[in-house]
Amino acid sequence: MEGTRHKLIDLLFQNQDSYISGQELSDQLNISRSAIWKHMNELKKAGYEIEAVTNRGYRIVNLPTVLSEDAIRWGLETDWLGHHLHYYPSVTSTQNIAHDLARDKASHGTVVMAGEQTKGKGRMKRYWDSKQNAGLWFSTVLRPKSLEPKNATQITLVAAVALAKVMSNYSIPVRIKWPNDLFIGERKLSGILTEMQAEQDQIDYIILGIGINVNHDKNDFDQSIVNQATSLKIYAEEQINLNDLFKSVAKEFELQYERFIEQGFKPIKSEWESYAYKMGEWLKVRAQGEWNAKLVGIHEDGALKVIDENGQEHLLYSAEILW
Ligand code: BT5
Repeated sequence: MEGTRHKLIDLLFQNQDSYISGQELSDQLNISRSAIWKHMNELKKAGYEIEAVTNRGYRIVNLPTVLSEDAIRWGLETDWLGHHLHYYPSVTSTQNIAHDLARDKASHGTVVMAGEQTKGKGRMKRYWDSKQNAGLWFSTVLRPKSLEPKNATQITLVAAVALAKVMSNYSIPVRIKWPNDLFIGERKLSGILTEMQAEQDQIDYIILGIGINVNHDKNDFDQSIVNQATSLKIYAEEQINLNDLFKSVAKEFELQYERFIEQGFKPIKSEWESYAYKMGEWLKVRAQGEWNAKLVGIHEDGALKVIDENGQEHLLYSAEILW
């Protein structure tokens, strides 16, 4: 059933500029005309807008705005990312499921996506607010063969650059706050969580978790973060199609990831710096105590480069930027 539906969507997609007749669909899928008709009704219920014209056939006019496995597959322009995709309406955390799949040998690029997360995870056991159908909450299994475990945290910065580029294409002025946050102004739009499984000097897999607040209104956020979070809709004052946004993010991340694997961190570093939050400004950091620091860049290995009030340079590998 599911396989037939995927094939049907693929056929409609290949013929999106014309029409494909019921007879042709029936021949290609090896099912009856009435079965085609039933599938079409199911697609319409799932939010597809399908035009049916007598003597010409069927054509997809619009995709669903809510997430679904089919709607994500349709038109995904990646070579490997998301080709294995698991969508769940509600999960505890996509990270947990992705870890289970990775332990079970899931391939590089496998994506776990959720409509909502009931126990979304931030770093250091913090929580991630993941309201139903309001954002993109997904985790990707990565198996970078040539990357040393000590450089795995660079993947967070690669993902941040990819997200910043996608947002810029949507005319959203984002800044990256080291190491893993995307901000619009003083409010957090998106967070990235990178978890690694490694043995000695070999990475087994990385689970890259990305959360983006998309169609939230202000009141949709948990009280605890309502004054520090924002969404694309709050900024742009319009609803964004989650399926389309995922496809843009997937394509851009794949591109940046390939570049990183082929060319190393250097090209990512300068792009990251061009998006950096409060670059050249004094701010407070928490790294073995709290102190004032001026943000001057990131190091070749991804560490945050700051100078203290005595003019001395520090490389911070584990720190929080406060205000
Ligand atoms: C992060 O942690 O920013 C990483 C978030 C990663 C979420 C993705 S969603 C898919 C995958 N599955 C998961 O379970 N997680 C990943 P951190 O830097 O520790 O920030 C967490 C802090 O951000 C919290 O303590 C809150 O203050 C704030 N916060 C929580 N939810 C938020 C939201 N939706 N928008 C903005 N800020 C939020």
